[in-house]
Amino acid sequence: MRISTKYAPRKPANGQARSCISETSLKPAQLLELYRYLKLTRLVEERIVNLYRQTKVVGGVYRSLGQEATAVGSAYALRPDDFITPIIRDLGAVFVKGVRPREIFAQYMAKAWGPSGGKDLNVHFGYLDKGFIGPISHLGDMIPGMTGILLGARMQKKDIVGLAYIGDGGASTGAFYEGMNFAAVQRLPLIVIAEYNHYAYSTPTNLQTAVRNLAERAAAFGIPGHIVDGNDVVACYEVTKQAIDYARQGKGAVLIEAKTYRRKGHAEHDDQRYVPEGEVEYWEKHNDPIDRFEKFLLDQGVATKEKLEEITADVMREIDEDSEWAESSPMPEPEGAAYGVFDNANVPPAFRPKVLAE
Ligand SMILES: Cc1ncc(C[n+]2csc(CCOP(=O)(O)OP(=O)(O)O)c2C)c(N)n1
Ligand SMILES: [Mg+2]
Repeated sequence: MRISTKYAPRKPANGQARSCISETSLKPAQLLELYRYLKLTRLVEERIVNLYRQTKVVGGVYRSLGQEATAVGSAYALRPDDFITPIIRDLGAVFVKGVRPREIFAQYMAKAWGPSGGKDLNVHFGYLDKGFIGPISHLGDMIPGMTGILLGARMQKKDIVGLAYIGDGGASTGAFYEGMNFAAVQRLPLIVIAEYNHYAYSTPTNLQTAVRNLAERAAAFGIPGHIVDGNDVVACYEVTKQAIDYARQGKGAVLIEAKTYRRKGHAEHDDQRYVPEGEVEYWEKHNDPIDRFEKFLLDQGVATKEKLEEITADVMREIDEDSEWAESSPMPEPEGAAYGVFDNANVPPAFRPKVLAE
């Protein structure tokens, strides 16, 4: 079993600033679209933090600061009818799948017009028609979940692939192993992006697994493993594209490990006091995925500084408009909580009839 390290992170020579890999099949317009998704992810999260500090966001806020390239680059390689199941650091993939910022703001503010109609306060929602399966909170469970979806799709003769994200912590659960094993033996088109972001809550990765690279576990399942520089959006796209082509040809599952770094705490309430001094600052200064992609776009002549500023201004306009829309949208009616828990075509609303009648 060989692990491809073609996309592994390398230190830049002579202390030069990092960029992205230059071999890419992406066209300039697609590269600019990737840039837009990266900025959108970062700036939407910043706005959610502002709303949280104003107590307008009622649940926990999980950031993907510093990891945006992993989610955006990998999801960008999918077809619209392919499936994803994101976890808390994958807002970028949700945007690539076609969800709009207004839906995210409304969801975080528990508004009636949010995707869960106020039933959840952050990431637990999905859009089956967009190929987006909402996450189950239990770490690891979405691997067998997605495996089942792909088995069902095969029975229906659909050639979709599934992209499931998992953290370094989640990849130590039993559900991860069982799901991976079943997908591997069934040769299902499952691509797993294992996000090595150095922490699971406050636990550094080297204190919760003895392997150095999560991709090494591919050997245990008999499937290919790749290591990708998770802060290089182009590399993330290319390695996922390659895995998708492989999976869609019927060759089976692939494990991709993205090396990245979680620059914020587990959630906004976490002050990261367990992080060694200077570590976050190092990644911010030397390995920010957006800085790296900007350098790439400018060096390759894909965009000018002005063009990138124009894209950012456009993203900000969308965020202002959408957060205003969400803020001024209604809160749910209390009775709404009774609906949509089970399929109401088969099961009556979940409250006692008397409560609903009043
Ligand atoms: C089975 C299970 N155990 C514990 C938790 C609580 N929990 C939620 S997120 C998290 C840390 C996840 O770390 P990791 O998988 O590395 O993902 P990251 O947050 O770094 O993206 C924990 C322990 C859970 N949701 N499910
Ligand atoms: Mg982690």
